[in-house]
Amino acid sequence: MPIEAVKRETAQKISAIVAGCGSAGVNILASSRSGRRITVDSSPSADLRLDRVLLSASETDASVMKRTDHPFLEKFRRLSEGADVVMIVAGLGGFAGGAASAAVARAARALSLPVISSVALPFDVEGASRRAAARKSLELLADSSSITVPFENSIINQTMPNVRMTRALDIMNRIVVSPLEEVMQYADTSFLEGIARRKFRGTYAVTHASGLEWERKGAQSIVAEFGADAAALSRMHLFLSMSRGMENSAERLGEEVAGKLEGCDVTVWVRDAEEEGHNRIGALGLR
Ligand SMILES: Nc1nc2c(ncn2[C@@H]2O[C@H](COP(=O)(O)OP(=O)(O)OP(=O)(O)O)[C@@H](O)[C@H]2O)c(=O)[nH]1
Ligand SMILES: [Mg+2]
Repeated sequence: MPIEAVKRETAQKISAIVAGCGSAGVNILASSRSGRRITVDSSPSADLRLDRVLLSASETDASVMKRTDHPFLEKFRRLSEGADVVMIVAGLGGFAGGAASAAVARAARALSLPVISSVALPFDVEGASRRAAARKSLELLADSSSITVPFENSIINQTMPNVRMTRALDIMNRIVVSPLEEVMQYADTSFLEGIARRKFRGTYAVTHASGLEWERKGAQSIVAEFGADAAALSRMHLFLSMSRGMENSAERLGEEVAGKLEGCDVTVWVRDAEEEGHNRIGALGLR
């Protein structure tokens, strides 16, 4: 299967508003360097305060919100003026993050803006009821999002068992915000046209490759990262930063990946690497 496209970085960047929802969302937002950032939480210092109006919005269908010109919609319309997309970060399982992310996603939908959500799910040790609450919030959020990328906080314990909690959360926060930053840094508005009115579940991975045939090694390692999910992917966006002057490499990488993922459209977004000889590949798989 041929690759869908190789797209070079252009000036037509996406204009995004990134909403950090709940305590974890506010923390995750702090590790983001791109986009127009707003906080949505119960704290008085939040840009959007979790109050009765926001709570009611979290329980109101986008179509009803639009039709009745819900007061939260009015607020959100002003905040999101000029944005092409609304991005949401949160840790699910608590109260604020679930309600705030649902309200923001529904308001964005009511304004016909695509939503990309990237969220953390509770550590195993937090218990079954918290994990069940997180699952419920995730389904609600995914119902109003064009792309939803869930991350298990527990992956940190599994991959780095000896790191302290605060450090683990810092690392997780960088990971959770990564797919959103990739889209903001690499993609143009054609990315958004491709996800409009869709509800994709996303998986994100990143790898580095260098040396001879790095394209083949990089493709192998990316596909391995997706494990059993790879077969179910319908789209793959690769965010490639590589040395200047290797024009054919992006195409080769895309073809290597496409060759391993039957029936999956592969798009490669390319930027020049800051470091010579250092090829970084971010991958957002959608199903
Ligand atoms: N990755 C990450 N996860 C966090 C962080 N803080 C909390 N969490 C996770 O997010 C879940 C929700 O926690 P909070 O964000 O504190 O809860 P909240 O949404 O503010 O809800 P309430 O404060 O209970 O109203 C927790 O169960 C943790 O698993 C953080 O800084 N980073
Ligand atoms: Mg909180």
